[in-house]
Amino acid sequence: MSVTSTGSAGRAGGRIARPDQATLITVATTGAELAKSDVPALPVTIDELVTTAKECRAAGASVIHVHIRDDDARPTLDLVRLADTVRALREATDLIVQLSTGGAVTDSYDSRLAVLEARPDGCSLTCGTVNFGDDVFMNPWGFVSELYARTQALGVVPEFELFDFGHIAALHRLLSDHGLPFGGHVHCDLVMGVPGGMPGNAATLVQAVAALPEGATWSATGIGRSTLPVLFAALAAGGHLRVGMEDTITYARGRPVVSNAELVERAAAAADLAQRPVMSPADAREMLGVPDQR
Ligand code: KMH
Ligand code: ZN
Repeated sequence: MSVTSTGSAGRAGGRIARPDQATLITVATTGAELAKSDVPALPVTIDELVTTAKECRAAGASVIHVHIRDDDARPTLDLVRLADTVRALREATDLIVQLSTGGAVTDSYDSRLAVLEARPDGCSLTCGTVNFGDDVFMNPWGFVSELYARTQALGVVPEFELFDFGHIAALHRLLSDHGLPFGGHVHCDLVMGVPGGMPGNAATLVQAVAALPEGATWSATGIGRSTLPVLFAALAAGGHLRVGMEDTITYARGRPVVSNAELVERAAAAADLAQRPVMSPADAREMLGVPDQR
């Protein structure tokens, strides 16, 4: 099945994008794993998320991947706070707001399904279970297919999160069983270097990209030390980029990340060097099939 978008930016997609295609940068600002007490620069309040979002938009991001925290900075999927966050980010920026349906490894399936009720532009949708350090990030087939069907019913554009090769097989099954996502275009994110998932290196990235559905666009992120190898491999292979403090808190050896924006700035500079400057949110919406709900 071909999953090529009808949008002009999407036509430049495919497993290996044209080298002159612009680069979509997603910023994953917060995640669910790090403690604010350990990483004070982590944005956890709505105000901090809005400030970070504005800085990252100015630095070249077009999508924000969002996990929220409660008043004690602990991960939460509280629906009111999720909806407030979506609203605040939409008021402050034109970024595509993508809520995490992965949450924390401790979150229930029901609470993860309910995330869609906050009516974000998009959501992450992890296509299978993966060992996650000492934990297990659970995504059994029944949950994945129900979540996918709900994205279609509610008009939320999913980004398929692929932590391992089996997740790519599950993605093919999902498309074959349920058809195309809302928006009509398949966009994937290779999440590499998670302890328990596929390794974050160029050889693995090339193999994974070759296995994606025809016409899909893709970004990649490398966790921790794999951040830079994956970033450069993704640019070389014509992919898009995800960066952010969810995935790395070390900018260089011995030098902690001070803000999400500096990770976006570095990614944008690398994209410029690759002659693939950053994509605007408007062009990203066209490529991904995300309507503007602002
Ligand atoms: N926090 C991880 C267990 C996602 O956002 O969809 C899952 C995660 C993936 O971060
Ligand atoms: Zn996430």
